[in-house]
Amino acid sequence: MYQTVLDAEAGGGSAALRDLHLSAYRFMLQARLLDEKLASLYRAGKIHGGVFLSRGQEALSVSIGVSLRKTDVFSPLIRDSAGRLAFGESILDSLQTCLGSALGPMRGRDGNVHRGRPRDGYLAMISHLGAMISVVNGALFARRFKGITDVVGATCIGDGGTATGSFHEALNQAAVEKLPLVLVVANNQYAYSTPNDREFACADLADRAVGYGVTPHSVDGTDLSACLAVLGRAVAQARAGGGPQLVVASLLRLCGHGEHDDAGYIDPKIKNSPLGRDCLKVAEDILISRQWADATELAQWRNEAVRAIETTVARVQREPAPDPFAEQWTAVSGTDLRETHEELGV
Ligand SMILES: Cc1ncc(C[n+]2csc(CCOP(=O)(O)OP(=O)(O)O)c2C)c(N)n1
Ligand SMILES: [Mg+2]
Repeated sequence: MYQTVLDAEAGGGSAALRDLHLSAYRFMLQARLLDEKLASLYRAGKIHGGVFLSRGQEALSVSIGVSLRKTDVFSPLIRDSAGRLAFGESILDSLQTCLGSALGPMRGRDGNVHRGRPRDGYLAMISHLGAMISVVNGALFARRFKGITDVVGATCIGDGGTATGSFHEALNQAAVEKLPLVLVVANNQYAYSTPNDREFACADLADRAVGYGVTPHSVDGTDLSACLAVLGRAVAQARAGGGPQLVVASLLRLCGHGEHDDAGYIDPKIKNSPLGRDCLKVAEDILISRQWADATELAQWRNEAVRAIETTVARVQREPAPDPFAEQWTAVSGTDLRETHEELGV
């Protein structure tokens, strides 16, 4: 498969571009349906802790996942279900974590968004507010020290998260060290219920890139084609030695902060503006208008995804929960330092 729009254009023209869109769309669809299932399991009291959904952010998120190689580093945040699937996470991994199965990658001990497979460059989230940028920097340093240069590290941040000290320190470090970091800002207009105009006073978050000495990119986060193009370019530039890339996407979170929040504070004017478009619907319009798919195929893919999710939920619900008395409580599976370092790829 072509990894980026640039590869697709170079390698096979419109057929390759179509394949990239179709594969991205199907990950978006799976992510949306998985999110809907998680919301209903949460409302039925089957999931402990919070459930945080990605509705409205799938086009952006999937574009990160499909633009990366399996050997890259990816540290997704709470609204990256599409990017997780595109980077290679299975529906099984995600459901085992959310439903607390002892057989899952986190052994049923971690909340739904705190999941990953560090050995595969897929880092588990610590916090949504900038903590992961310096962790990705560290993973990139480790690879540099080992002489591995053909690698990119990508992570995400919300608009609110760009006001934290963690964001500043880590982006500055990445810039000074010219790390191949792609930092994606999902500006979904709100940090919980706080609107953009109470979060920052600059005209555009992409303007901040200049102050750090990193390359800015802006994109309409509701448009799959635009996201694939911009993310593909940012990843390619980071891989080619261009240093950190800051991608700022404009969109709207089409759900509450978590399933416990009805998002009643969102301004109806924004909902009715182009920012409030549903990226899944926009992607479907792109596929139909370019005659890359028809309504029958869209319905078939939806049915296939629903079946895969329902079958996996049924399987995971029969799996055991962890036994707190028998559980081995180390954070990663290795008990000695060498094994732990191997696990983290350092
Ligand atoms: C240090 C810290 N403070 C507060 C929180 C609670 N919290 C989690 S996400 C969030 C809002 C983040 O907003 P934004 O960065 O815009 O991301 P979005 O939720 O919109 O994706 C808050 C306040 C936290 N996780 N960590
Ligand atoms: Mg936000």
